[in-house]
Amino acid sequence: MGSTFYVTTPIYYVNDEPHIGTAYTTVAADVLARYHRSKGEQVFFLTGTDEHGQHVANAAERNAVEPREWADRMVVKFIDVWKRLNISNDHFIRTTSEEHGRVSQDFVQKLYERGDIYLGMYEGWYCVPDESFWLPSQLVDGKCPQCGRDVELIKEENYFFKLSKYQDRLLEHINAHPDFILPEIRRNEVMSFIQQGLADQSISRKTLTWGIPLPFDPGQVLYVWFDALLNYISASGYGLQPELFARLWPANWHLIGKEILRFHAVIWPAMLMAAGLPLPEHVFAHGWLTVEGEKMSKSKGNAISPHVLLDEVSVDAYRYYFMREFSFGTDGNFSRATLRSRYNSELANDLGNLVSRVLAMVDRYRGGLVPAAPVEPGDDALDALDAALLAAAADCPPEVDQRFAALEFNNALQAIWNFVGAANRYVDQSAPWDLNKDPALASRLDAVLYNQVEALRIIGLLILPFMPETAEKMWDQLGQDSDIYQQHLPAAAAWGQMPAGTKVRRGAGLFPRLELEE
Ligand code: ME8
Repeated sequence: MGSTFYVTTPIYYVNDEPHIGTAYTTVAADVLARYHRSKGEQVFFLTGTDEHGQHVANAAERNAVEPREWADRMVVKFIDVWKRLNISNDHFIRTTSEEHGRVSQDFVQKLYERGDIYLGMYEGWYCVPDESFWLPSQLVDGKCPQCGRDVELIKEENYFFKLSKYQDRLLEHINAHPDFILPEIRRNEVMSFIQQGLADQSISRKTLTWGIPLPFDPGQVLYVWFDALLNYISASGYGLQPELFARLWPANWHLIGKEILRFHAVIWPAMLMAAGLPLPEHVFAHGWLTVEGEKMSKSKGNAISPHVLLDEVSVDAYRYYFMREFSFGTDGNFSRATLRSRYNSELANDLGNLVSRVLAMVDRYRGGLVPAAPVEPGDDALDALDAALLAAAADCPPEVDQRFAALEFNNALQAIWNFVGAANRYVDQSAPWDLNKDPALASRLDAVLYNQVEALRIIGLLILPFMPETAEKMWDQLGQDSDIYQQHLPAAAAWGQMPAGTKVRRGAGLFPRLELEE
């Protein structure tokens, strides 16, 4: 493995605008990248755009511009929305970049010289929106088996990649690495697909000009998927920056939607094997989101732009909702009702109120200064209430870590919210307002306030990958002058690091309640 944690999203086609589906994968990859940074790891997080192919050429033609101009216009929409979603990608690859073109040509030349590419005749069907080749036997009612749309008949001389040659090695690799393809159900699908026998793959198009010319036959361009998959290595230095490449490759995680699994779990690994490169550690195919029960599509016009939701809720609420509501491996349905109800109950009530209540009490009872805790964790004198809170604080970070290792973003948040719940119960049960009435209980009140503030400090660190702005605000409100990004898990989340005497800085409420419509 390279020494850097390397995570990717698919590169998105520029024929369409970003929507909550493309944003879903990108936010998940961002959360994962940020979590690994918060553990102090070197991270390389890659996203970008897929700008070649017939589908993009057609979109440009419909809009009466050159494909390149079309791509230049559309890519801005991706860059802008990722910025608004606080996506922390380390690089943004465009497949029309000079480097990507060069790397793709070198790669395909290498496979050609090794005898893995040959000239043949392709006769079959092509689905333009999916950019995929289909045999007559694969069509369903004469339509694309993947998306159900019309297919075009193609008969042309094409170059083929000897995919069939890699069939046994692919199966061996999948068997030897049970977590190469995740979730398990997707792995089983890929296994049975390969076991049915792999046909060689057409990797060029003769009737299309919008693409990367084949170095050994400039009359043809590289099939868009072949070029697209190479983004993962062209963006990480393959061929051009060997030291960088050695540090980054192989990628740890390719995050994708389930509809492009075969490209990533069959063709891509075979391409890498043919070039003698190691395979990525994991390919995770997540589920598909529907909108109010319906498939998102251009024709239905029901695709939702993230901007629309970001005008309604904060970026952190957006990120929280998509990571909390859906289990990453399975399909899910977006609805405004669940967005709003999670916002009010989990963000405004559970977290927002906790922060404002605790800081208000520190202000009111101790002039805004965090008191010293009279007992240490592990002391026999520890009250049962305190012991329960400290146990919840100790259990949470390792559980979050396990959930992240399995990409269970929703369960990682559930674990954090179990701790938020414990902190809320602690506030209720320790009842500082009663303690404050009796001067003899002053040192107990000190301990209780300290514990509440310390719980908030740990919660702030744990939510950072999901809700960076909120975590930064909490850090500031807790009077921390250090950089939250320099606090590394798990050490920073160990109990008892809030210095006594810290002056808290109460700020505006983190999640103002949304008025629910009838
Ligand atoms: O396939 N629910 O690009 P693309 C969840 N360029 N995720 C969704 C989604 C939905 N309804 N709709 C889209 C391509 N996605 C190729 C990829 S990679 C080398 C080349 C997400 O613009 C999901 O990640 O069609 C899906 O795989 C991706 O967007 C498809 O984006």
